[in-house]
Amino acid sequence: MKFPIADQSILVTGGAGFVGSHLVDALAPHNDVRVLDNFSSGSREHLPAGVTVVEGDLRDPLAIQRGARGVDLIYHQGAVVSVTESVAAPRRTNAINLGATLDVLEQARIEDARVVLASSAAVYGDPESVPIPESATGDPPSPYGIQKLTGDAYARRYHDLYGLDTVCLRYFNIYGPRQQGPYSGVISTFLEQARAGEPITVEGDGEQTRDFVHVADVVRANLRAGVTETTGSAFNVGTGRETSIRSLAERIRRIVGRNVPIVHTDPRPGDIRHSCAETSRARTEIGFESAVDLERGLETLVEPATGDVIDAMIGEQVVEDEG
Ligand code: UD2
Repeated sequence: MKFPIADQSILVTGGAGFVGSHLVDALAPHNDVRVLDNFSSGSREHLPAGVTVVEGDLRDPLAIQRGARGVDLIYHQGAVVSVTESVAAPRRTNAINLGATLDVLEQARIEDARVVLASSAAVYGDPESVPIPESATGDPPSPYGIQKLTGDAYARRYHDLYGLDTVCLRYFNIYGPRQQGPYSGVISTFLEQARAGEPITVEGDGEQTRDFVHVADVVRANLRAGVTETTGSAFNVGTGRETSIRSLAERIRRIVGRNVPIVHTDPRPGDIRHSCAETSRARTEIGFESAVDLERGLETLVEPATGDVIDAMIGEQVVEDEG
């Protein structure tokens, strides 16, 4: 099998975090990989041997400079992912989520490196309709959404203004092994509750929907973005399928096999009602299509998957992508 990205020098910011560390696992056997992380939420245990670690804060341009020196490709994954935290601390999160993105883009100009940016469905705000095409314009209700939207726009403009190879990947609701911590997403919260024999807490009526995409698919989207000739654009990374939060709760209860109650609490203030990706642009322009359905994806969490299982899931698909 020929791996799509080989013999490159690559920086992954946030490389010890949830998505970043799975990406590093995939890239490291074939490339010279450097990780810039301050380990505030990421973990050293997730990093494979042979990876160079640059410990530093994204708000420090010198750390970015050190990390990016001589690289061909930058995967900019580092961010504060909590919407709530961005509401509590707009300036601090802006410095991390937007300021650092600009610094990464500037450094990439110096190095003439490609930048693949972790953007977000948050750029669409509360969409008028689903599925959401990349052309939809949003008015994000949170600082987090504004930060991601602006970083996404900068990355596309750096392509047009300075000829930099940039690709924005707008992640929908990602789940998978290693998603942990206080802001870890509804799937890991429900799993923890069910496993502990506690009630599953559905916020609101549970009829709100999300597009859940497995981290193995997100890694594959990043591999495509690392090599595509279609730069200067943004692509949705989702499955195109909507799941209601109530049905998710029921499914998780069934899979875990514990008859815990499902309780409804107050809806989350400012919650988005429906979110689902229109996936055709990613399919036709960068050849990315999700391959892990929710049933199989949840199995990787219930039967705690080893890194090898995730590698295999990515590997199988890489072979198929290559045709
Ligand atoms: C996701 C991203 C966020 C941002 C946002 C953009 C995650 C973890 N977060 O936020 O970073 O990109 O999309 O729109 O992917 N819920 C419950 N019970 C719980 C926890 C959550 O019912 O115990 C509901 C919650 O009210 C919401 C849904 O589950 O309707 C998803 O919540 P989430 O925090 O997993 O993700 P979301 O979509 O708010």
